[in-house]
Amino acid sequence: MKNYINYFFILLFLSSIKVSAEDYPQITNVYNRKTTSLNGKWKFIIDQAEIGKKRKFWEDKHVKNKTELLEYNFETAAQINVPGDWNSQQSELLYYEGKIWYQKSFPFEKQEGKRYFLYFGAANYQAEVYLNGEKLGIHKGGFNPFNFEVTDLMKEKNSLVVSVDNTRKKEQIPTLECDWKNFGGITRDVLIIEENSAFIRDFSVRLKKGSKDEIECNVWVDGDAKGQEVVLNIPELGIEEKIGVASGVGSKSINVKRITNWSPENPKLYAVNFELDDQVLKDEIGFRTIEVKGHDILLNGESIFLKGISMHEESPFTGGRAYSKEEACTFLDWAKELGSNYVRLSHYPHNEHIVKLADQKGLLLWEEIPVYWDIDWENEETFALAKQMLGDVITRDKNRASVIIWSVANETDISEIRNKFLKGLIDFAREQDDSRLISAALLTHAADEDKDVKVIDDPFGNYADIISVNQYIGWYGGTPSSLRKIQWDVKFDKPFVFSEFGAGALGGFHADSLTRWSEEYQEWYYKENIEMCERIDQLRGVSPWILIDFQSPRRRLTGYQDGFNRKGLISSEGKKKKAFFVLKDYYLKK
Ligand code: GCB
Repeated sequence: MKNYINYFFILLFLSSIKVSAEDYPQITNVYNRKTTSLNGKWKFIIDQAEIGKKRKFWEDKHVKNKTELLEYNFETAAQINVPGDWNSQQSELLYYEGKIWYQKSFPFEKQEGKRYFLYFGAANYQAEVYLNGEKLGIHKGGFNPFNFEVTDLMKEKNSLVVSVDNTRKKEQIPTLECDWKNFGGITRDVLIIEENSAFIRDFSVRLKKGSKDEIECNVWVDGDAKGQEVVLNIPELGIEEKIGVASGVGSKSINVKRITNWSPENPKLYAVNFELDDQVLKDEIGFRTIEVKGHDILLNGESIFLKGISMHEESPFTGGRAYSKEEACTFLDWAKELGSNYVRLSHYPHNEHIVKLADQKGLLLWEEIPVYWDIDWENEETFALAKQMLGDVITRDKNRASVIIWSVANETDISEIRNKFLKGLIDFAREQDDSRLISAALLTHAADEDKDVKVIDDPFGNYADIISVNQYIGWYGGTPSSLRKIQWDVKFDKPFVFSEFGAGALGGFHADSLTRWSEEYQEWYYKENIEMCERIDQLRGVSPWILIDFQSPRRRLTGYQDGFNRKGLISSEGKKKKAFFVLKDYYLKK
């Protein structure tokens, strides 16, 4: 009996772990839906003193007469752009970490019989959302979309109040320490989505695992869909199929005769339409297979070398978090100019524009969640959060042919509890999506008998599809010539990739190649790394660190770093450094 009682309390405890309050399941493909943008100028109040809760800022009150005391007023407050981090917009907020209250007034005309959802592309880190004085919910995690149904709350005149708090905490993901700037705020688009009472919330369309000619399709309908059917149309493939969705979910497998595979050389996308009543939900989807065999990564059955580059989501032009399609386009064009066929989106899910553009431009992607360095491995809530983040990005991007790898962590020290945590994430990722590869950026260690032999024996390798490691030989230890003696002892017969290597250089600083921070040192470092790469038979790809310099509060060397991690191949002013051309040359020949 005692055991049952314990079991009951454990269940009660687990069900009380709410990571995102009452938010509604993710509505996907938002940019192809009918939406109203709430982007633009919002009012804001800095709340370092945590007074907003006490004074109930969400009520957005106004004084009725001159005797009334009210110690806040959004009407007279300053304005800030949404989307956009707050640090790069206001000099007083350059290093601010804490809470800020946002407010937006907007008129709205509801249509009879329609449903409305409030959608946020992302807000870093914790957002508490109120519409017309009613709390919609709390969302944790800085890089994932979330949405709430607001059909019954919308009025002709609306006040939307959101508190956003980017205070770093041990149990969060990422945790207290990381090597990038903790930009706070509503960092991605805010939209109102309009839907019919029954609508397609989500769908997946892809080649069935292991098949070249069978398309597998799933569709999730919300609202009363009794007796209804969704029609799937892929005109170019002659597909018009009815899918029953009486229970809210429908699935179908469809055999196709001739399909042009998506690849970096030919990023072929097919128009895919779903119809339900009078609604048509459009997308453009590429079909390709991705698998591993021995040491090879096979794209559409052919071995491929990942000529990559890592990227943060930070703009050299605004000095802030990037969010727009234009910025995404610039970054990916730089990657293309470099000769890349692959980009590592590190260290968190980037905005949806970039993933869609990668589909169009023919760039393969690694997507990652910010399980970075020393996470609170023992904390069940932290694990639930990591799972939620992984689930959210898989849900958002599962129809993108460009995405080939889900990465569950970066540079995490081996321990039993960490292994269990990561294994849990891998199992979850495979359950959600069995069609892609799983990896994580791992650490290596020197062999006992010879420090020039680098061993990769992290037990994570047993479960991953690709063995990825970060290494900085010649930057954090020795000079680039030390790379000449290095040998790699990979204990797994799987494809091996360098998820990172890099060296710092201040753009425009020239000296001899032995001088740290010079473009010449970085250039030499790349040359030596490339030579080493060429000696590793098992190597199937690289994504050096990093495309563009980015801000990091850890980088304090005056005159060279000045708050930036300078390992970019492109400077914080957007200028290419010498090493850019070394890597480009390698990729051209590869
Ligand atoms: C790493 C991390 C990356 C850092 C980089 C560096 O291994 O994964 O986030 O920015 O090293 O520059 O030290």
